[in-house]
Amino acid sequence: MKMNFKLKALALATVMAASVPALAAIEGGPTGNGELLLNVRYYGGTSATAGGDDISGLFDLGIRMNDFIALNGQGGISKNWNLTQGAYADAWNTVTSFVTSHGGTLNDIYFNVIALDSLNFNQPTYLTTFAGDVFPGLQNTNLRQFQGMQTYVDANAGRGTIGTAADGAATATPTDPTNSFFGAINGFGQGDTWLQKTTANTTQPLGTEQNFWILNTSSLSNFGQVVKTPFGVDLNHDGSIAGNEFSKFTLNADGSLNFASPVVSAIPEADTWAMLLAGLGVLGAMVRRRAGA
Ligand SMILES: [Ca+2]
Ligand SMILES: [Ca+2]
Ligand SMILES: [Ca+2]
Repeated sequence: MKMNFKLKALALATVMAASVPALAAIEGGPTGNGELLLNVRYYGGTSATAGGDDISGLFDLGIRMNDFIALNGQGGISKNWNLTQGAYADAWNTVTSFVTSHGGTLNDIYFNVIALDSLNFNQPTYLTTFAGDVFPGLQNTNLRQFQGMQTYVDANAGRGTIGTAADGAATATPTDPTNSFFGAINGFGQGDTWLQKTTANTTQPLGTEQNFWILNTSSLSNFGQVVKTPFGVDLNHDGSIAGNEFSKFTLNADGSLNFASPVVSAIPEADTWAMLLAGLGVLGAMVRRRAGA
């Protein structure tokens, strides 16, 4: 009898735990702390929306924006996702088999990684890949319009495994429900350029090492320039991120998505050596002075 009660209590606890997932199925802008989202797309022929040869996939990466931002500046960070496994596998297999059966190769698949925060309309934050070392000019008013991408997140929320897994994936073609296809959101815009609100091509072919950026409004002015902060490690301590100091997102043809930040060398930098040697020089002078006295 006592044992039976324990078993029932255990069963109830299990049910309760299962009904409260660590994260909702997919977190977007209105939470103020959206999850990182991987988008892949293949536009066949001359049109991204016509010809029956276009497809996209949305993968919920399961890390919230603020948790990822907290990693910025740390050396040796490495994050890996395997799109061929678990709740991602169906979507990855659907996209890759679609591409190869519609005249493309896996190298024709493009990818980006984004995250949305539009809780405060006037002061949003967005994360995005962009392969260049200098993010193109972008006004505050255009960054605010990035929130249009939320319709795409919403349209996919119940599709594929996104509706059932904590971190799932879904695919869409132009004939699927409105706004679910990456190449035609809100009736016109491509997700590649955040609905044409930036001139940055945030999607690049598989294998490309893409830099990752934090975009914030600089003020309440519409025409002020957005603050663009790259992910990276300031190895030479000059106050900016350049060259091999950028952290990189790369999606590979084998279905592996990797994020890596630069590894900080254990060998002191040149300026540290200079300080050490200067210190030794001062010590030496003090010793000589004492010896002479
Ligand atoms: Ca097409
Ligand atoms: Ca999730
Ligand atoms: Ca630097």
